[in-house]
Amino acid sequence: MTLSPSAHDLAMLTALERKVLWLATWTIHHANHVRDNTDGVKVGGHQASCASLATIMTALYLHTLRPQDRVAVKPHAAPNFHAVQYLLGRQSREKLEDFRGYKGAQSYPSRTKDTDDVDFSTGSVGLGVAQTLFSSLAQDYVRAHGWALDRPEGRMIALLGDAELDEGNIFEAMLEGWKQGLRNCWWIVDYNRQSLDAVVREGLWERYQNLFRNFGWDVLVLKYGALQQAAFAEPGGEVLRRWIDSCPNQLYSALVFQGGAAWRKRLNDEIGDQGPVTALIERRSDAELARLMNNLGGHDLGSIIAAFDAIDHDRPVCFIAYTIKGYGLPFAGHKDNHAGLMTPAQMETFREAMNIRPGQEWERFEGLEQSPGQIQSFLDRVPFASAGARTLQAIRIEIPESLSVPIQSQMSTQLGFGALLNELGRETTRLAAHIVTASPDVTVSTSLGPWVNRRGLFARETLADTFKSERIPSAFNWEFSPKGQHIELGIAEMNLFCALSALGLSHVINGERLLPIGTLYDPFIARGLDALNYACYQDARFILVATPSGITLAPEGGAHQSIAEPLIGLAQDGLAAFEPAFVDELAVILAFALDYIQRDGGGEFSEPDWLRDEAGGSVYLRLSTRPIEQIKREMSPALRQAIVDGAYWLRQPGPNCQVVVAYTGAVAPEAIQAIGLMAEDRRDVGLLAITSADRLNAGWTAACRARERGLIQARSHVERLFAGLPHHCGIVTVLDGHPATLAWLGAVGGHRVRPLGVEHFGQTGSVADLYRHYGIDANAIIAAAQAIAPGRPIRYLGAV
Ligand SMILES: Cc1ncc(C[n+]2csc(CCOP(=O)(O)OP(=O)(O)O)c2C)c(N)n1
Ligand SMILES: [Mg+2]
Repeated sequence: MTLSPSAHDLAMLTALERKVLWLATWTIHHANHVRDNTDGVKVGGHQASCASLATIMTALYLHTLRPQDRVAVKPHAAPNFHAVQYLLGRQSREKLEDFRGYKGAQSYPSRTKDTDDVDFSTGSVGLGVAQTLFSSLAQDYVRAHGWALDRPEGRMIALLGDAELDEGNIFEAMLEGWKQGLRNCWWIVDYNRQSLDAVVREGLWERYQNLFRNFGWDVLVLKYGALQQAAFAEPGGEVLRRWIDSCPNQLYSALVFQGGAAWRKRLNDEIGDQGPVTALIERRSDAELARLMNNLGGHDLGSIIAAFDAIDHDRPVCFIAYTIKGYGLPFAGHKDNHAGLMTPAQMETFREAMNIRPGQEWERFEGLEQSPGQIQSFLDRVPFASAGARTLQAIRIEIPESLSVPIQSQMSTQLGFGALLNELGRETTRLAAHIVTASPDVTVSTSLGPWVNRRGLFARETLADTFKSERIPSAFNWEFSPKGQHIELGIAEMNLFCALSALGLSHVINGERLLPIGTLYDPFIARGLDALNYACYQDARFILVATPSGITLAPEGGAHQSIAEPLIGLAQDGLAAFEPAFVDELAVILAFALDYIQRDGGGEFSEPDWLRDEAGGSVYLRLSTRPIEQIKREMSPALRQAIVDGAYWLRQPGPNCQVVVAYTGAVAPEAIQAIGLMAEDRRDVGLLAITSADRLNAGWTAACRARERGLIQARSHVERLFAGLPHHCGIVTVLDGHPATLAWLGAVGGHRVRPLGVEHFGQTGSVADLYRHYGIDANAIIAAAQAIAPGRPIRYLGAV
């Protein structure tokens, strides 16, 4: 519960609300009409969306928010956000003038690219909304573990559009939030009844209201402003209210656009003969009537502030704020106004109405009645801006160079992952304490069971495992407590990525670092792909363990077999992808990953392998359920480094090498077997173990660019590996995934390549059946080698 503003402060806020709208619309106008360096590329308007949210954002940022609160601002209200920060002295004029320009203020709020303290990036609608929910859960997790208790709890707030609620991920998140006992989360719906293309369906607010209430949220509908409420109290006011309530969205929008005379005609036609309401209408001029009809709850600063101030609990709250898209602008209410821009002439009229002198458009206090001193002293008191930098920092958690794991002679990487976490789970180290795992209902089937048995499941309230108390034998201990370290999620993969995004920003949001590890089946990355991309875009840090993967999941069939995911690993920015074959490689990679996700060097990169490793990022491990024979070997520092850099020679090629087999992941036995079988007929052959196609590729392209810039010494890891290969050498690449993942290897040194992999949907069968069918078995490798490295026939071709 917050103290209501004094009359003086309310007058100041009212003035600043106009100022926010002016600055936001002017910023957009400037980018389009003044700076106009768009090269004819259509630039978004969004003046209408900014107008829709200006009042709410003014109330929030300049009155309600506290420094610990975190907000996801809907993408097209970015100019409002930048304007508020500009008024608070936290955004530069240069950045505003460069809005949508190179290195200027971003079109949509960006945590990493904007410099004015964006809490959560937005852009893909729906994701910022879910982010706030999971950030609230992350905050609860951190505090339940005894961390960050010296700081006040923050509210996680989303400003969202009504059409944004069409995104299903919002409802997936809501369901999860209900299960997890969500608190401290506000969603403020800009209910302007318009989307990008059109006017939304009637009565949506009622559906939302019921839905939110069913999931335990408080719902506050801010429908009428103070003017309307006063009018309803006049004789005949009830009739007007009933008319407003039954007016279709399309008609209301059209009348808003048309203005006072149209309102009068329509009202008189429909309710004009109903006694006192006629007098109510006639008492008002056209302008007054338009003001009255536009006075919806979301544009009434006093009502909004009162509604925010009245919240005195930590339950989640949904505010449905009735607004007008384009409020106060010439295209208010018009269904085509989404990208609408005021014309220069309209902007002139608007400037005059705002009392802004030509040439003074950027002046912070221009056009306001209050003196600059008064305004500044008010801004200096704004609680949100009272505590300096809001981005927090957390200290690094030391990661040992190697992680111990018992390696059996036959083992899959998935089992190895389970064993590694089991070992970590036994320790009472800081590292183990800061790991948090999450899985969308595939905890056990992704090998997290032993870890969960040791560390327990997280819930704010303790919940016993009934099977255990009933003494029914089970391999798994499913007890929930505030100290638990595994977050059990429902199946929705979107939620896993949103959760990882929130947990993975804990160091900057809560000042306490978490080491999040999420597991899921590899093909279902695609289900949450946009949320994964979003998490990476805002630089959240986590480890994603995707298993099982590929057609190696043989009898399970095509619906569960992933094909394209290695390409996602290659292409997704902010995500270093690995696909190890052996468990000792995985141990090296996991140790690296736990460190890598904590790095944030930024700036210029200067390392020898061109991988920008100082900057860090998130990590994706593609693992398999196929048990394969493990190599008994000592892990030397050089091998460790090569595994992290992406590849090493399992069999070193000689100076006359005819063919190299380069494999990644679960097909290692086939590659090894093929090399053995062809050795008699192709004497000089190499076997390249690729642990990360992604990092090999990234290093290569970065080194190329560096050389083109004049750094002629730049060499990437893969270039050094291939340095001794003669020109005539062919390369056969093979993986259980799309062949394009490794096909680029030939371009590194100008070698011919035959890329093997899986291009078509999988099916049921044995591993041998499927490897043969899709052409990634030893025989296919040998056939490819023969085709690409001519010589005498390889005699074992067809023998396996
Ligand atoms: C996932 C995704 N799909 C489509 C878009 C393009 N888009 C941007 S805003 C918008 C409509 C938004 O309507 P609403 O949320 O009601 O906000 P308003 O336009 O009323 O401000 C659409 C479809 C997007 N940004 N993200
Ligand atoms: Mg809308």
